[in-house]
Amino acid sequence: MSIIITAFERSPDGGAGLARDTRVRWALEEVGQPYEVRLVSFRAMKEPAHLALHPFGQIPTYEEGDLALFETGAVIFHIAERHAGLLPENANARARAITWMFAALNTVEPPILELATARLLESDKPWSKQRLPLVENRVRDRLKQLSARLGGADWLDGGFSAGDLLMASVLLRLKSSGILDEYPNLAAYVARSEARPAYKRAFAAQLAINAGKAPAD
Ligand code: GTB
Repeated sequence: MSIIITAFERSPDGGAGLARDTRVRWALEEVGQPYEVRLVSFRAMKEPAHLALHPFGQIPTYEEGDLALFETGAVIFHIAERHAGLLPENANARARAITWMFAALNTVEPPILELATARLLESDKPWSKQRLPLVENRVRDRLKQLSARLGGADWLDGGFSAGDLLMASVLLRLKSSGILDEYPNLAAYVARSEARPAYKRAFAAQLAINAGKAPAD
């Protein structure tokens, strides 16, 4: 059954790999599943054909036969459930890996998204200078806790899992901010993730689409 995902026709990040299709590409590369990509414009994302796949008019979506999914967490869970390589066999270890998937999306990503919003969309507001350090410190609070838990381990709980895939994807968004470098074990964790051949293939595939295109408005 062929797999089709959607991605930005022109990613606003110009190919930095930060849009969420990279996570799905990475998961598919980790489990060795080929996939096709349908590129969508910002306008097309809000039209009925795409809204039928994604009620919020976003990318990525995932189609496999008569199954259509949205939300990267759900998509990656689906991929990990059906193919070996992203979740451990042992039931308790599997439950813990799934816990890390939720932790990445529900606990670590929200303050990081808040920081991106503060930096990108609020910098012209008169209160921005006062608010930004507060938002940065909320990110630091989470990173400090995550760093303490990771310690000197390579991955969050034993071998690499979908939990690490999502956590590293979330942390990648901080790379350009300098904040990640305040936590050397987390910076090394992200570098270790980026060094995985599956990540490199996923990154290269999205770059091939976006390289040379002017970033979307
Ligand atoms: N919770 C959903 C999921 O996990 O799938 C969130 C999906 C989402 O935010 N999609 C974004 C989107 O379609 C693209 S990834 N936005 C268009 C819209 O809402 O109209 C978010 C993203 C966008 C751009 C950058 N960037 O330029 O750096 C990074 C991340």
